[in-house]
Amino acid sequence: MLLEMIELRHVRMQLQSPFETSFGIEHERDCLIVRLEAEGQVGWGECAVSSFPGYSYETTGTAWHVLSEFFIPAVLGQRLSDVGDFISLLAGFKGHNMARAGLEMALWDLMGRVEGIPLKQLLGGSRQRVPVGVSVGIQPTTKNLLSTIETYVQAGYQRVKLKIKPGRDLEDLQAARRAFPDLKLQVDANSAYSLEDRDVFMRMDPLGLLLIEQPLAEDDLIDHAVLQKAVKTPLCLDESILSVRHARQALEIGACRVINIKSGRVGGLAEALRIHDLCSARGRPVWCGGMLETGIGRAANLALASLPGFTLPGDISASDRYYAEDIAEPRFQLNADSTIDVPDQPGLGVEVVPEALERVTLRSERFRI
Ligand code: OSB
Ligand code: MG
Repeated sequence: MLLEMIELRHVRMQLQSPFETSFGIEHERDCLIVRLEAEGQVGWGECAVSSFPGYSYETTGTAWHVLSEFFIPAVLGQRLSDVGDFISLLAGFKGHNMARAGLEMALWDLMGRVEGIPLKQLLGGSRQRVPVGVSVGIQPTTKNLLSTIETYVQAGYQRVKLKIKPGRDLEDLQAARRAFPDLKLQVDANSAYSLEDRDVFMRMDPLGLLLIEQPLAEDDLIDHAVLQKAVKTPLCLDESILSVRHARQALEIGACRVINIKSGRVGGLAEALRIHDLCSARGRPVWCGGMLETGIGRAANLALASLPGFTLPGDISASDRYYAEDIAEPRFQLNADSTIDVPDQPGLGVEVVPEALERVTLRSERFRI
C-alpha cells in the first residue's frame, strides 16, 4: 500500500476535572493526532504525548519535530505490505516511542479498514469486553479523595487506582481502605520515591493492594528488584519498560511481577504484543495502561486489552470520565460489570468527527509525496 498523505494535528482537549500526579497537574490534555491516506482509505493514530516532559521526555513539540523531520519523510511515498515494513523503515532512528507509536497506530487502523478487519482481530485478541478501572488523581484533601472514589464506585468502577506522592500516601490509602474494605485498589507513584522510602511501601502490605506501580526512578531496575524483595505486594512497572528487552530484564532480575503495557510508551502496538507474549510465556499478568487518550487512542487500548494475557483491569475508563466532547464516535460506556465493549468494526472501529477535531486543533500540517 502506497502511503500518499500524512497529516499531523496538535490538539488540546479540556479535561472534565484536573488530573494531579506526583509530577504535576493537568487541566487539559495536549496530544498529536495522525491521519494517513492510502488506497482511498484513511487511518487515524494518536501520539500519547503531553504538553510538558513530566511522565516522559516526549512532548507535543518533540513528537512534532521528530515526526515531521524524520519519521514522516522515511515512510511517505513508500509501499508497505505490513507493519513489519514500517518498523524496518524507522529502525535507524532512536527513541521517541510515542511519536513512533502514533504513526504506527494510524497504519494499523488503515490496514484494518483496507482489509475490513477490526484491530482486535489483527492483534490476535478475542474478548468482546474487557475489565476496566479508573485512575484517580491526587485530590486536595483526603475527604475529597473519599468522595471522588465514592462517585466512581457509584458509576460502576470495580477497580480504583490512586495516584500517590511523598506526603500524600499512607494516610490517604488507609482512609480509602477503611471506607472501601472490598474495593480492588492499587497505587501509582510515577517514580516519585527512592529506596530510602522503602518503609512506606512495606506499610502498604496490610492494605491488600493489587499492585504498586512505578514506585522508583524510571531507569532504576536494580533498586526496584531490592524493593520487591522487601514487600509482599507485587510491584508493577510503567515508565521503566520501554521495550520487550526491558520487560525481559525486569522479570529476570525480579524488579517487578506485573507489567503495565502502553503502546505509546513502548513504541507501538507491535512491541506491545511482544511484551504481552513474553509475559504470557512466563506466567506474568499484564494490564493496559492509559494516557488520558481521546476516543482514537482509547479504541486502540481496548483492542490491545482484548488479548488473553491482559488479566488485570485496564486504565481504560468511559469517555465521560475524561472529556465532555470527544473527537471520535461512538463514545465508550461503562457496562454494569465494570467492563467496556471492544470495538468490532474495521480498524480502530471509531469514526473521527471532523468538526469536533477542528474545534480542538491548535496547529495542523499536511505532508504529501
Ligand atoms: O502513569 O499511568 C500513568 C495518565 C497520564 C500519564 C501517566 C499515567 C496516567 C494515568 C491515567 O494514570 C490513566 C488513564 O488514561 O485513565
Ligand atoms: Mg503509571
